[in-house]
Amino acid sequence: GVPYPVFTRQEVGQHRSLAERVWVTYGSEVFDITDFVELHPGGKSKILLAAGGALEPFWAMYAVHSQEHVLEILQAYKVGELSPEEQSQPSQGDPYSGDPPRHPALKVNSLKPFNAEPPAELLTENYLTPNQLFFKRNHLPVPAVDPASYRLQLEGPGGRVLALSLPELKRRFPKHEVTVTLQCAGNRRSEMSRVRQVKGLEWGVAAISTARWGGVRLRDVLAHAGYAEEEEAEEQHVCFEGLDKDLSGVAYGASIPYRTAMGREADVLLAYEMNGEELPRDHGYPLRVVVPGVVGARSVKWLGRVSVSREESPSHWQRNDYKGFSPAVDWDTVDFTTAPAIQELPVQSAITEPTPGAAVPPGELTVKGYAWSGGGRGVVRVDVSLDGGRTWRVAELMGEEQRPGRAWAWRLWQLTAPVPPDAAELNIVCKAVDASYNVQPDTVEPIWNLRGVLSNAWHRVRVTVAE
Ligand code: HEM
Ligand code: MTE
Ligand code: MO
Repeated sequence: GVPYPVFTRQEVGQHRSLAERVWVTYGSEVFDITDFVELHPGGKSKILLAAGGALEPFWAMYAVHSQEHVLEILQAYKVGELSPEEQSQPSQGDPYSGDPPRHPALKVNSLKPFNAEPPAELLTENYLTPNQLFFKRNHLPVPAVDPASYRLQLEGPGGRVLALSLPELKRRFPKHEVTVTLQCAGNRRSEMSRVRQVKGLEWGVAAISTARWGGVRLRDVLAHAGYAEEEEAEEQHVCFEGLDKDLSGVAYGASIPYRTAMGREADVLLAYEMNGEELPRDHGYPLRVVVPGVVGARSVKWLGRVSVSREESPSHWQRNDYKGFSPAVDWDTVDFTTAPAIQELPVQSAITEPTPGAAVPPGELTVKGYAWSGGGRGVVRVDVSLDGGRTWRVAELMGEEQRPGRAWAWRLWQLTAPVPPDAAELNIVCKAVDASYNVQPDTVEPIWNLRGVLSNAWHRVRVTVAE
């Protein structure tokens, strides 16, 4: 037959929308699937996530595609072949050239350092977020750690330093698994920026994810180093240092209160597993801290050193970032010494489906989302409104119900409700209530802060109703 035309990946990448036509690759073949988008059993928004790139990473996530009839459908849309000389050369002298490959569905907020969140509608497809879709928040290049020579530096009382290898950690301490949601302090920051510009990455609603973490308890490791269960009269802090360093050699660092680190019920882990797999490089391979119920910034990845101190970590990220301020404070007046470092986070929820601006059919509508609170306070209820908060319905909570006071993971929720007849537009709102009956503030303005952290107002999504 006539040979197919040959394309580069870049040419395929120019076809990412219905207007420019939608192309994808599978193996070395190129397909124009524009006419299949509306027919896709998994929905239009999901198939469009692969537009302009390879199908494999998406299909690896949804095994429903590994069937003969799916490949037959695809073959009908073939338009070409990929050119053979397609391998991209890693660039020289770029501190980020050693970063790991990432899933193409991630919405990248910053490439170097790598910061990305999954599309909202994929986030709540799974109670445990697949590792590849778990939001990624790096301040620096991902360090390359050799597991054979890796040693955790553990400073004991009096300054003696123990060096623990990975096999020693795994052999010496019992394995412990906990399901924990991590949320970045900047989750939903973009909503704050819409009120008044703030400084920081413009996160949507998905700088939050959940995994089952496996590792050793920090308290067991600290006890082994000689620290006592009871805290001394004066408050102390457990400080963590990462192996990721800036150009001047300064490492990422953070600290948590000693009572949290040592707490019997606090479940703080040094994790080497994530969802049953070896910890991925982006998430701190080979060892990271996981502090349940606490802002993500304290869960230090690529853990290099642990110490105990009367002072909080001297790190920039402990002292001069990740703090909340009054809306009255601006960059001329801010004094970081006046506010405590964020530890436990407030109650949070967001709508993940439908997405803003979507057109929903009349009849019935299913709204989906997540809800979570800090400090182990479980979510007891999620209220959803389709009319901007005039009337409310109670959503159905899904997922594991964890023990009171140790509810470290989110609940996913959904609500199926009739679309009000004659409504041309819906203003969907959600708000969660936690076990202490804490509620979310209804608007962003009163909680606006210059750094755009702790953005947890009622989440609002406007959609249109269309046949
Ligand atoms: C389901 C085809 C791309 C997500 C399906 C099914 C077919 C199909 C035939 C139904 C399978 C069955 O039940 O037997 C395709 C083709 C694609 C494509 C030809 C590309 C040209 C994608 C992408 C994603 C995706 C990129 C995700 C990002 C899904 C999901 C379902 C599904 C979640 C399950 C829907 C449900 O059962 O509720 N797809 N798909 N698909 N697809 Fe795709
Ligand atoms: N640890 C190190 N060593 N370096 C970092 O940049 N980022 C922190 C924290 N731990 C960071 C780190 C921040 S701000 C967050 S929100 C979480 O890691 C994100 O964890 P994740 O990338 O596994 O989602
Ligand atoms: Mo973060």
